[in-house]
Amino acid sequence: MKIVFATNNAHKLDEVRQVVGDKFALVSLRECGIVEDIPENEPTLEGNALAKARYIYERTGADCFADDTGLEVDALGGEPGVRSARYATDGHDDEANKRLLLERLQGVENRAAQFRTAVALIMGGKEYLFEGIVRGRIATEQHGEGGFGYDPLFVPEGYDRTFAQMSAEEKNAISHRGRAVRKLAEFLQNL
Ligand code: ITT
Repeated sequence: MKIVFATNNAHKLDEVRQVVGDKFALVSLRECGIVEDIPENEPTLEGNALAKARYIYERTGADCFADDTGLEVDALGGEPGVRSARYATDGHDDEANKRLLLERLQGVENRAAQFRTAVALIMGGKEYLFEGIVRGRIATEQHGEGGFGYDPLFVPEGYDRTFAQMSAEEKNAISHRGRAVRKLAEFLQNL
């Protein structure tokens, strides 16, 4: 089975390829000839994931899915959430985003947070949603070189290392995206 993964983020593509293995063939946007940024203007992760999947479905007619992910920090009322990519600037500046997060949490004792991923699938023209959550806490400084985005600041519950200090396999086994994509893979296998 071939399915398009509607993302421009190469790290996400690698992670998801690892989770689904050879259960189905993931086609990247580049392989579909789509190079532009897909608009993400919805107020929720689910809305953005659906918007990305619909954008691809309308242009290719292919079965496809997209993910939208947010870091939701308890002490910040769930921020940056759906605005995680554009937290510090309108661009997609990971370093500025992490700096701003540390600034906002300076002196804050409650550092509990979660990553949440919404995956939207369009299959045979029908829409489906899957969710994955991992709870954890925000470290006081960055640790590790792996992963991407906010990974050097996120310590998952039950661990004393950040996602950026873990191998891709270790992150995938417990992560928001790993969980959501395993639900997707199970659904596709049971079709
Ligand atoms: P696409 O929309 O093309 O899929 P994106 O990088 O824009 O890629 P998101 O909108 O889902 O992806 O990401 C929102 C923000 O959250 C962005 O700053 C990412 O770096 C960050 N992020 C997403 N998944 C993450 C993960 O697994 N670990 C750390 N940060 C992550």
